[in-house]
Amino acid sequence: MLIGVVGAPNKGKSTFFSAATLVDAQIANYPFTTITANRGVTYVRSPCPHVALGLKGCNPKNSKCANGVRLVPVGIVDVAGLVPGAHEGRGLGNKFLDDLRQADALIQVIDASGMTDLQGNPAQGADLWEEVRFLEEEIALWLVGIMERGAGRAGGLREAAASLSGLKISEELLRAAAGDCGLEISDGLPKNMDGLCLLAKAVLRRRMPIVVACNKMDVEGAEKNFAAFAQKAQQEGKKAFACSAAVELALRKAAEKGIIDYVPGGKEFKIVGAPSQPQQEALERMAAFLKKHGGSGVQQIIDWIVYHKLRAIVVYPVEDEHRFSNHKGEVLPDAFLVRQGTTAKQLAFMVHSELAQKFIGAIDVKRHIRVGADHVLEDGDVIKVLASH
Ligand SMILES: Nc1nc2c(ncn2[C@@H]2O[C@H](COP(=O)(O)OP(=O)(O)OP(=O)(O)O)[C@@H](O)[C@H]2O)c(=O)[nH]1
Ligand SMILES: [Mg+2]
Repeated sequence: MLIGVVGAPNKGKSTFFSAATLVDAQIANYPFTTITANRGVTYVRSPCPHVALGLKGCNPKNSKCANGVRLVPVGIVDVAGLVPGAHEGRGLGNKFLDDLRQADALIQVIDASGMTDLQGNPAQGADLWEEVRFLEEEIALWLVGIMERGAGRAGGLREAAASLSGLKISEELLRAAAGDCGLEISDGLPKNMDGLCLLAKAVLRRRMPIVVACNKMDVEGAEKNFAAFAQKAQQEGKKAFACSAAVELALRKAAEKGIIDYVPGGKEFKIVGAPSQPQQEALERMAAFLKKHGGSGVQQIIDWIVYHKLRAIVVYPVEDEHRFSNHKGEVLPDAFLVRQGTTAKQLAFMVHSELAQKFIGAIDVKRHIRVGADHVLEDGDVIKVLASH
């Protein structure tokens, strides 16, 4: 799975990315700091089954376990800021959106303090909705460009879909998206820009949903703006998230240095090192922020996208159902993020294609039952695949 971090310049995208990954990305208070994409790995949280199974611990290989919370890896990419008119080449243009081709969902970082405009320059009372609308529009126009070039003059649907295949958009998805917005496309792409844009937005909603992160919530005035924004979002059936990427980044760095004990996404932390006086004061401010907001918001947004928007669950393939381990005796070594509805045989494919070819069944290790190929997996399942010799 891959999450893209997008938005206008200077909103805190790279700060969000760094907070989520602890990769050192360039962060600065001016537009277009990021020019080439930053890539990294972040994690979603899930209760580690070793706790419910009464085991002393586990030996994660592809993931981590922190105090009984399994941290499962998810790819994340931070791209350059996008400005209105980017599809016509303004700012850095929108060619860098190619970096998002593989993304499953996007996080749009906006500045809830309202102190930066759409170009990323200092402002007062910036319109947050305008920011949300423009981004969807620009990304939709990027898709329109790809579709139009592919479809050619005849506007063929198959050709349009072929040009979108690198974005994992099929003809079937195009048809379904057209159905979502009541467009008739049996004889090809819509002929006018309004229709094309409508179609592109519907495609985007299915293929790459955008979740808005109202960032810089630690700045004075942001809360009031967020309250108004969230109310409007609710009326439109959308969810709005508040966060402070700066707080999350500072906490993770302090944890890395051994100053505090902090599990990403936590509502609190414990001071375990010896902070200096200014550090102590900053930590107190951050503790108050976490208490007020129930966390920094960064991890909550990532978890929500993966589990709710992308409907993922975590499953744990093992080779030894008695020791919950692989053949080396490593306990619960792998945590796989899969879509809801994934079957036992599909999991076998993800582990190894040969395992799927020789698939004869699977064991639901927690429930001690044998299941068949079409058995639908549940979140937290521990599964042993049975294969013929
Ligand atoms: N107070 C506060 N400042 C923040 C927060 N997140 C980011 N910033 C500041 O906002 C400025 C821009 O941050 P970046 O992460 O570089 O923003 P960006 O969106 O990646 O910017 P571009 O790469 O230029 O598009 C920096 O001065 C950050 O320190 C936050 O949560 N709170
Ligand atoms: Mg940046």
